[in-house]
Amino acid sequence: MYFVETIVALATPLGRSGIGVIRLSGDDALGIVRRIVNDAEFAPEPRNAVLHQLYNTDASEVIDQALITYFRAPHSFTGEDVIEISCHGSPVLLRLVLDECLSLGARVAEPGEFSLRALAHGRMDLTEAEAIRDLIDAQTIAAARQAVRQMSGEFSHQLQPMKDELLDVIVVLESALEFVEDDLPELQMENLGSKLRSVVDAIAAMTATYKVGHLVREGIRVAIVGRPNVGKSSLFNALLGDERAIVTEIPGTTRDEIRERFVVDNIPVSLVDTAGLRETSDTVEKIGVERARRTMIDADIVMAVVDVTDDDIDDDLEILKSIEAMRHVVVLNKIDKSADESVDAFLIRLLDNLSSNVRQHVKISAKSGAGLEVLKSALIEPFSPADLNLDGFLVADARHHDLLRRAHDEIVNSVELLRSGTSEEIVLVGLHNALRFLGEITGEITTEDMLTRIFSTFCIGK
Ligand SMILES: Nc1nc2c(ncn2[C@@H]2O[C@H](COP(=O)(O)OP(=O)(O)O)[C@@H](O)[C@H]2O)c(=O)[nH]1
Ligand SMILES: [Mg+2]
Repeated sequence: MYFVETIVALATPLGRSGIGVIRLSGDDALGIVRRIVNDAEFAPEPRNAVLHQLYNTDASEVIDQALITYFRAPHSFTGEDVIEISCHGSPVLLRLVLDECLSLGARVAEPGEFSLRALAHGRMDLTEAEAIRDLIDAQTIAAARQAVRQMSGEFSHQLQPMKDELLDVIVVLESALEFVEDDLPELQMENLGSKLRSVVDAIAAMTATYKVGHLVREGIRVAIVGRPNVGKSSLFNALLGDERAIVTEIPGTTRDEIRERFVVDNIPVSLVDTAGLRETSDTVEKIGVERARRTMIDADIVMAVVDVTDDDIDDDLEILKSIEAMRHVVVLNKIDKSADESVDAFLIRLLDNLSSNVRQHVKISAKSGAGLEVLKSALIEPFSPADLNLDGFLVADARHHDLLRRAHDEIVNSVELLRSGTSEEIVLVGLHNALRFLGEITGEITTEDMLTRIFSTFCIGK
């Protein structure tokens, strides 16, 4: 694959910093940089950083002194000529250098275009390219660790034996179709069946890691709801360990939603503080209440906060009834203000008025911090299986999961057809599909190497 255009992009975030890196990839990268350093003979040794002055367009002025690193094709990230210019991290300066690259013929890179070129030049497979994206997006160390494993090709390595097995079976069935007059012998059929079943098991085991993998990558969405003044914003702040939301004794203080992230046991949690749920004539608050209801529906789990020092529980009950069907935790707040017996009495009264669907509850004080650790565990508990193991390889991407699942279903179906004596032709359709799905995960084209494999088992002259 050949890309005509040379692309350029800022490789570091736009903002003031020690250095800012501009990256170019393509045939003209060196030519463009020669103009910028005002030296037509500039020939930096590949993979060695050299300090050089950068000039403005008409070379009348030095604009920066930068470290330039040249990666000659094909030994670069993209497989093309790549040059990285490490400038001083001034947004104004970086803009200037970027503009100069553009005026000298480079084009601004599309999102992910460097990786796309790397993929097209065979520098990495699709899962590895996706892993780079995941590593950059990782919200926790655990997620980063998983991405690094995938980046070094672990996914492809795990898939390869399954694909080989599958291909073996396909080869036998295809040959039977071509050459064997009668049906395959019973024993060979059984052998093929058991081979396929072992592939099914391996795919199923891999697919099963998605629950945890997805959790580690995406985290869970938690909404804090309740009537005004029960301490939702106080709880929000206490969980974050930061005075992020405004807390006052005035009901209706929180009107708009506030979202922040934190991490519990390596699982990212996206926490939303909402406006207190109540009937209101205030226009702004009304919108807030509407948003709160929507957020509640979208959440993976709802924290319904109640104030144990307030005996009027009618509104609480109404809210609790509305979340019965959702995954939830009832948070009994302000226990610092109440004797243990009164808290228990409050809880009994509350539960007496609710169906048995509302059970999970935690007693806390957003003020003193009591019970917060228990609450954190309760939040992630429904999502993380007892055998939460972050050490193994985890499937984290919905695309991968979907393709694995489809490959799995195709093979299961083929096994069934094989067993019932359906013709090879029909059995093969599903197996080819499965192989294609597995191949789609790594982005390779399977048909060609499949054909090579099949024909290599043919006799010479056939
Ligand atoms: N004693 C005590 N007061 C609390 C606690 N949590 C919140 N409050 C107080 O309750 C009032 C309402 O709190 P806020 O977090 O704004 O409630 P929200 O309307 O539900 O967001 C404030 O005066 C808080 O200081 C707690 O655990 N103990
Ligand atoms: Mg609030």
